[in-house]
Amino acid sequence: RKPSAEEFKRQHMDPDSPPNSRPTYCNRMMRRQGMTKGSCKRVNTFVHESWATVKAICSQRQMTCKTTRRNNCHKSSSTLHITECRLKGSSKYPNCDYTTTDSQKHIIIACDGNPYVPVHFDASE
Ligand code: UM3
Repeated sequence: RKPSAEEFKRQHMDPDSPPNSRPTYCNRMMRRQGMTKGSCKRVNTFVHESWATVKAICSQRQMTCKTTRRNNCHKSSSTLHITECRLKGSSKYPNCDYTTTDSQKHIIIACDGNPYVPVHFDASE
């Protein structure tokens, strides 16, 4: 299945919650957004910015994606408010247990299609 903007929104967009999230944020959000079905997704980043802000990154600096090696990645010119969810080593499916870390970083996303929109989260730095 082709990655889509709808998938990106489900997995990575949380514009309405404030960046200072609770320690339980990732456990709640990873389950609510369907990333703990079948297995626990290991790493996932949520972005606390508007869709307009994130979509605009598709016209910012182009670069090679770290994960796919394709050339359709773009790095945000500004830092964004994000929350990184990382599966704890002690976590056992189906009890997906995550650490929640807030930060402000540049993000690198892949864009695709016409209109050219975010479809994959590559990295933050
Ligand atoms: N991933 C994040 N944040 C990171 C690194 C990786 O969310 O800092 C996710 C995005 C990918 C998956 O899923 O890990 C494999 O790289 P996606 O393509 O559905 O966005």
